[in-house]
Amino acid sequence: MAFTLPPLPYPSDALEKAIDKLTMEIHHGKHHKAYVDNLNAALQGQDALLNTPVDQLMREINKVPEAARQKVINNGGGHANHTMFWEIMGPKGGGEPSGPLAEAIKSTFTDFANFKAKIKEAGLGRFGSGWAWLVASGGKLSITNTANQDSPLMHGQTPLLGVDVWEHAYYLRYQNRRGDYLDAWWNVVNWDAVAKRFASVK
Ligand code: MN3
Repeated sequence: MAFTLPPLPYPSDALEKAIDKLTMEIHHGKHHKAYVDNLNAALQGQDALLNTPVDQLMREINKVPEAARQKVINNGGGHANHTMFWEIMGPKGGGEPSGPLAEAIKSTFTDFANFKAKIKEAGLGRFGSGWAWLVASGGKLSITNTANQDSPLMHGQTPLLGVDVWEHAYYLRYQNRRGDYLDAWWNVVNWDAVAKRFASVK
């Protein structure tokens, strides 16, 4: 079994509140597909690794032979990161989280507005390409960012929410205005999906 590109869980024009249809089509159909294809190529003939769920592959990155490891970090990370990204957005997104996730965000970051400001800071603070994250580790929440397609899973952290700040994620509509993209992005965050991820790490 090779890794496969998961279909978008909604039509490509469903996130227009923040992300235009053409960006979604290229991002999913070209960029994410290339990560999947390149991951399969990097692990060609290594059936045990090809059959490992991608999140586990990233968590156990040191089990990947050194010759293939950087390719798996780039492309396995790309596959894991984008699979999560599509899942935590949706056409009915926006608003604020509720329940235990909302309580955890409030107790860690004071309030929701401060949490959003910290994610924006993490996204703007990533020079070049990468991601801003809300992660869980050891029962605690924190905000971080990573370069390129590095996955928090490689550092023992579980990503609950992540926003892609590669230019390919926003350039067509926002050009160099990464901050405007990060502000609009909250309108498509699917908090039910984020809450589900949070519940699974408890
Ligand atoms: Mn991307």
